[in-house]
Amino acid sequence: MAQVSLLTQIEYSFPNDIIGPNPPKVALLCEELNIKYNVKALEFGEKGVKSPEFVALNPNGRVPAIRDPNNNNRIVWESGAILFYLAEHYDKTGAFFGRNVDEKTDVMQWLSFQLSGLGPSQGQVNWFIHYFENASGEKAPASVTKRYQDETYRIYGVLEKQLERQKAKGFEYIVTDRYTIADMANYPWLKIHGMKPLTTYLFWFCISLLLLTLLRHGTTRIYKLSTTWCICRKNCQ
Ligand SMILES: N[C@@H](CCC(=O)N[C@@H](CS)C(=O)NCC(=O)O)C(=O)O
Repeated sequence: MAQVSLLTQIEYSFPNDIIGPNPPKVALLCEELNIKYNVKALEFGEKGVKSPEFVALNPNGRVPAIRDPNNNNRIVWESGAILFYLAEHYDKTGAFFGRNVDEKTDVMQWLSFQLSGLGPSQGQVNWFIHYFENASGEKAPASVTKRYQDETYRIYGVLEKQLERQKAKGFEYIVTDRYTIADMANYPWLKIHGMKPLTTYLFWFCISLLLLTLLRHGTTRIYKLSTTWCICRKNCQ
């Protein structure tokens, strides 16, 4: 089977090995499904993700995107859609997405929760704390940053309660009785909480999810690999 290309960005390397949270979701699934893939790193900005060549593939000019040579070089973009696509095509057992419509719906709920809640909210904290001043020449109003921090903590709290309910049933991951694409979507965002800076200090079940996922073979492999996706911060601004 030919290798799937995972188009991702050149990321900045922080001292504690932080990489952008969206492309790794796809790599996590490829690892679990043993899909061979190669990583093509793109820069932020006009020379990379916003270049005409890339925007012709993904009109939103963001990563990840994939090219699948086993399906007429089909391009898929948006991490949620990519997880769906790969799981439907390459996971015949339904282990990672769901074995029936009800399981798939449960998984979609927690995947959508990340795509529409955790990601955008935590992403705004990141923007206001790390980039706003550079882009606009003034400090971000504290009330705006606080609004997104509070919302991100509220979202961590929702996840925490779900993990607690799961634990009571004897399960460790976010939904169903196993590791799914919902975990693969939420994990990379939780992993970089320290960059914002946010803390998961009061979210014990979230910390346990972080540790459990970190110990998976595929996770260790992709975050090791990520050093090859990481170029020094100054090169991508
Ligand atoms: N909703 C998108 C978000 C993708 C996204 O924001 N990716 C970031 C990297 S983690 C990006 O490409 N940023 C480049 C830019 O905003 O120009 C997804 O889940 O795939």
